[in-house]
Amino acid sequence: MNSKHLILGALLLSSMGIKAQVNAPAPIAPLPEARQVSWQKMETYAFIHFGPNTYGDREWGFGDADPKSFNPTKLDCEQWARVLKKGGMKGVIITAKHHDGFCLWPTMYTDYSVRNSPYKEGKGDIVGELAAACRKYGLKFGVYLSPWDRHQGFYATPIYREYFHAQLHELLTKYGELFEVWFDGANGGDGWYGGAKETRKIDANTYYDFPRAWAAVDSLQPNAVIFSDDGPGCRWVGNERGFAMATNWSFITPFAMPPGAEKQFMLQQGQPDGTKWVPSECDVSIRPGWFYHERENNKVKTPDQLVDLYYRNVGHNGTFLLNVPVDKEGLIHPADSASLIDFHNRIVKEFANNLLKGASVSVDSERGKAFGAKMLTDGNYDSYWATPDGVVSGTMNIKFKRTTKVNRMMLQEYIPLGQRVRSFVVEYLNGKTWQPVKMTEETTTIGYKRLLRFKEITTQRMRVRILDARGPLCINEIGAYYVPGAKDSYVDNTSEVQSLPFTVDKQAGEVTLDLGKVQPVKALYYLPSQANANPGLIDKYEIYVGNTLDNLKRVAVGEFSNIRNNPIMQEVFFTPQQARYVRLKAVRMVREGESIAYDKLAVQ
Ligand code: FUL
Repeated sequence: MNSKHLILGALLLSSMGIKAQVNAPAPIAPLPEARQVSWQKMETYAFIHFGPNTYGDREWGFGDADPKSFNPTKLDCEQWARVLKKGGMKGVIITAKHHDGFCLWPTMYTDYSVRNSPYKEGKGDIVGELAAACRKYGLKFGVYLSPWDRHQGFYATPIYREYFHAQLHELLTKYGELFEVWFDGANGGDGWYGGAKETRKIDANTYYDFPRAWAAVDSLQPNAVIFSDDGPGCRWVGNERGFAMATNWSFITPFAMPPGAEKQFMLQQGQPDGTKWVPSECDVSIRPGWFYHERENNKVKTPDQLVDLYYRNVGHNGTFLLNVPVDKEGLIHPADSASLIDFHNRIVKEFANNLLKGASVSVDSERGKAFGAKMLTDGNYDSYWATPDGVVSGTMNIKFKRTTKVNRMMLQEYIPLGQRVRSFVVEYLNGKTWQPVKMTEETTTIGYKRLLRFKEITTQRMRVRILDARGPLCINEIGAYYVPGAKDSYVDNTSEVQSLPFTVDKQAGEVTLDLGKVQPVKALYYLPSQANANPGLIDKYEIYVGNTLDNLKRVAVGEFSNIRNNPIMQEVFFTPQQARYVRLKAVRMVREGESIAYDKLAVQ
């Protein structure tokens, strides 16, 4: 039957007074491309940060590390793949080149690579070895290529632009199919730059010629989604803590947001009137830093924390990009693998038993049989419940066979036709009255997936009322679950540091700690203000210590790498000293003109 017949049939039925509406609802823009839908369905995938920083105990290498320092002795990409697979990861993205410019593959375009490292006597290709391990273990593979390069002397000239595109071409053509290509937005300025050791500023919007890079990805890797702060394939979620807001639209208007904190806030929730489909990817490290640091072995996020994040990233219409760094030996550390695998087993368990199997689910209006209530629990993503044209609200009624305990729900929209739902409520029958289920967060958008946690209710009947949407409803799946003894609170254990007692004298550009008496000191800790937009961030610092205020000696100087995006506890260790005073001086603030702010300082 062709569409002409369908229309004739519908006309015939309507002339007989019978309403037939068998067509799918019209899509509502912005719409995802097929590759974005496949990517979103992956839900959880891993990041691997590995390179000279792993050996130099840094987060942002300056670009001057000796390639000889990169010396993994037990490196085994298959171990990484096995651990990640067991941890429920569907793919992995590797830092082929981080800001320090060192390449984990033997690129033709620089000798600053594995080719000049002791690894396999210069014969190794970590990008290639991981790509092969991924194929073997059924993981998808992606690459991170830092546009900013602190090593190359020609960085910030037109030559570097060609270098960047040539390297991208290598990565797009040598390693099989890629599911994602990651362009980091960080462009800090300072670097080694072939020995010049200076600050170089470029206009990140024009310098790299990103449209050319996107065109290369589109033609050479048509299934790959492109990450950058603004997309085009997926967007940064505006924080490096791994969560999206409860209200989260998969649209933004790229490159049109006001910069800074306002942009970061918008990225966390999308723009309801955005013009392009650019869903959020929630990146976070399983440890405080992105690279492996031995001192963080006891700061690996717990399974509880990872489960909590999962509810706030996958469950908030995002994807979960979880970084699991590789250690100095070249392996995923047992503390990380234990936590990751435990997390995955917990998630599998929490969603193993959909209480709606065997329950009755009915709806108040449907578009025809093919779009009926049955589609809500058939486990098929491509079938969905839809309301007739013009109907932008609707109710899903659930009747369990017997009184049932529930404390989790899952809702999914059929995103190939657009993201629609603006608000909904979940209610349950308590005795004879319908009551709202008390949620800890707003029940607004759904998108690809919305997970809800609430205090357990015991009931035989529940309902989800969709109150408003951008068009007819297209809900493809609904689930209800019970997790016994569920813990819902998130405890951030990464900023717990025991300090010597002190009093503080705070000026705009420096803080001085008085320990009351001379005693041994060896480290200063600084937790930036966690208030909205993180005011008062220090970029470059100096640390002074001494017995009297007029005779302080400089014991450390450096930068708080990546503090703007990841304002976690910063730790500076220096040669142990006898001192009464410790001074943290801001040589440069992240935002010029601000004075230092912090939530915690500690001395050891
Ligand atoms: C940031 C970088 O500066 C960090 O080092 C890390 O790679 C993170 C994923 O992105 O922008």
